[in-house]
Amino acid sequence: MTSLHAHLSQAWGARPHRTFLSQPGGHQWSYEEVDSLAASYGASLQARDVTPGDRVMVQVAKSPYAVALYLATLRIGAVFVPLNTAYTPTEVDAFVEDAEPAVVVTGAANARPGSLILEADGSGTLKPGAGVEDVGRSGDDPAAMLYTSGTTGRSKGAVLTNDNLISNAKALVEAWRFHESDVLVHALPIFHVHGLFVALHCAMFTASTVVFLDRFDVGEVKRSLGDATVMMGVPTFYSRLLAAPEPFSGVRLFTSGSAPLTAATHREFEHRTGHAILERYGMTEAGMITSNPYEGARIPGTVGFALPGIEVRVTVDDAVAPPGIAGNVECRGPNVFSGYWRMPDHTAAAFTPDGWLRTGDIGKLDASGRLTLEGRASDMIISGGLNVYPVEVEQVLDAVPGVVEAAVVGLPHPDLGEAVTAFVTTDAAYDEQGARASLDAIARFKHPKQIVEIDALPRNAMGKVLKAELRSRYRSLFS
Ligand code: MLC
Ligand code: AMP
Repeated sequence: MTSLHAHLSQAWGARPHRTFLSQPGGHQWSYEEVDSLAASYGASLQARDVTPGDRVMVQVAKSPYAVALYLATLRIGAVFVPLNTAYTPTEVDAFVEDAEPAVVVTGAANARPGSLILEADGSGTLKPGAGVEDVGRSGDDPAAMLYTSGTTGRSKGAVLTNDNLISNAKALVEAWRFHESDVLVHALPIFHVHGLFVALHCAMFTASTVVFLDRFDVGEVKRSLGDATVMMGVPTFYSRLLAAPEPFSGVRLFTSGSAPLTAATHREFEHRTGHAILERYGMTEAGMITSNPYEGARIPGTVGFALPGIEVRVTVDDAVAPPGIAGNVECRGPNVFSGYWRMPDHTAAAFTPDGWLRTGDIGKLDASGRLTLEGRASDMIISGGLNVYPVEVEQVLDAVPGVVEAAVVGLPHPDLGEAVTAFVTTDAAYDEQGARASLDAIARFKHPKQIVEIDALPRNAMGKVLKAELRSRYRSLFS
C-alpha cells in the first residue's frame, strides 16, 4: 500500500459515516459520500482515456465536488494540477501549454475550448461515471504538480510524489496531535499546499471533520470557530480576527504560515484570546519544513524546529553556518519534491551538490535547532499569503505606452503583510488608466495596490535599481 489514495482510504475506511466536509447551513458530506463521488469522477476521467501519469488540470471554485475531483485524480494514478481561480485566460494558456494536460476542468465562467465544466454545486459537463478501475501507484510516482512563479517570471511545475505527501501529512498529524475528534475550520483556497495538503490531509489522515467554508469571511469564520478545535490560516486571517476577537474557548490549536506572522499580531492574539498561535514554515517544493512545538514555547518571530524526519541547515558560502549566523536555509527529507516538470536545469539549480533543497529563504538556527527567518534571497513579495514575483508585474508595466521604466516591490501593509507596489518613471504618453488596463493580463492579486510616479528610480553605481531603498523610503505608504 504505497499510494496516497490507499493511505487516505485506509484512514477513513474505519469511519466511513463520519462527517468529512461540513458546509454551514448546507450539506454534511460523509467520507463515504465524498469517496463514492470520487470513484464516479475517476470512472468518468478513465472513460476519457486519462491514464496514470496524465495531468488533470483544475481551475474550479472551492467545493466538496472539487475535493472529490482531487481524490478521483489520485485514485486513477493521474497527476492533480490545481490552478488559482484568479489566473486569467492568458496565464492559464501558459500552464496548459507547459503541462499538456489530458483533461482541463474549469468553472463555466473560465471555460476554455475543450474543457470540462464543474461548478461549485456539482453541475456541469463533468458527469459521474461508473466502474472505476483502481490503479497501483508506487511512492515515487507523482501525485500532484503545483506551479510556483519564478524569479524569471516563468512558472515552474513542482512535481510532488505520493511519498512526499504521505510523509508530510504523517509528520504534521504527529507534530500537531491531530485526532479523529478534531473539527478543523477550513477557509483557505484549495489550490495551494496550505489549504489542499496541509489542512485537508491532516483531516483525512485522521478521518476528522472539516468545516468547509468557501473563502475567508471573518463573521463566518468566527461563527464556525464556536464548534471547532483547530484553524489553519495565513497571517491576514489573524489580523482580521483581531478586529473583534473572542475567547474561542473550544479551539485547541491555531496555526499560521505561508507568510511571516508579525510578533505584534502573535502577542496581541495571545493577549486577547489566550491562544498562542503556532507558526510553521513551508514551501510548495517541500511541504511543511519546520513548526513551533505543540507542547513547549511558541516563540513569536520564529518558525520552530524541523518536523519529524526532516533536516534543516543554514549555509554561508556553501559551508554550514554555526548557530546564530544567518544564511541560506536548506532542507532535506522525504518531503522534498522530485523536481520541476521538464526543467532539468532549474531542478539541478534548486539543490546543493550534496542534495539539499535550497529554499531561497534566509534565516538562522539557534543552538537548539530553532529557526528564525530573516528574509528571502529573491525579491518575491508575499501578499495575503500569495506569492508575487516583481518581474512579472514589471514586464507588463514596462510594455505600457508612457512607462519608461517600472520597479515593483512589496511594502508593509496592515492587512496583507506586504502590498504589491509599483514605481514608474514616465513620459507624456503615460496615463494610469492605460497602465491598469494592461494589468488585466495578469491575476488581480498581483496588481499593484498603488502605482507611484517618480522622477527617477534610485540606482547603484552599476545602474541596478535599489529596491531596498524604495522599500525603505516608502515603508509607510500604506500605514
Ligand atoms: C485577494 N485580493 C488580493 C489578495 N486576495 N490582493 C492581494 N493579495 C491577496 N492575497 C484582491 C482581489 O483580487 C480583489 O481585488 C480584492 O482583493 C478582494 O478579493 P477577495 O477575494 O474578496 O479577497 P479576500 O477574500 O479578502 O482575500 C484575501 C485573503 C486571501 C488573504 C483572505 O487572499 C487568501 O485566502 N489568501 C490565502 C492564500 C493561501 O492559501 N496561501 C497559501 C500558499 S501555500 P479587486 O482589485 O478585484 O478588488 C504556501 C506554502 C506554505 O505558501 O508555507 O503554506
Ligand atoms: P510558496 O512558493 O507559495 O510555497 O511559498 C513558500 C514561501 O513562503 C517560503 O519560501 C517562505 O518564503 C514563505 N513562508 C512560508 N511560511 C512562512 C512563515 N511562517 N514565515 C515566513 N515566510 C514563510
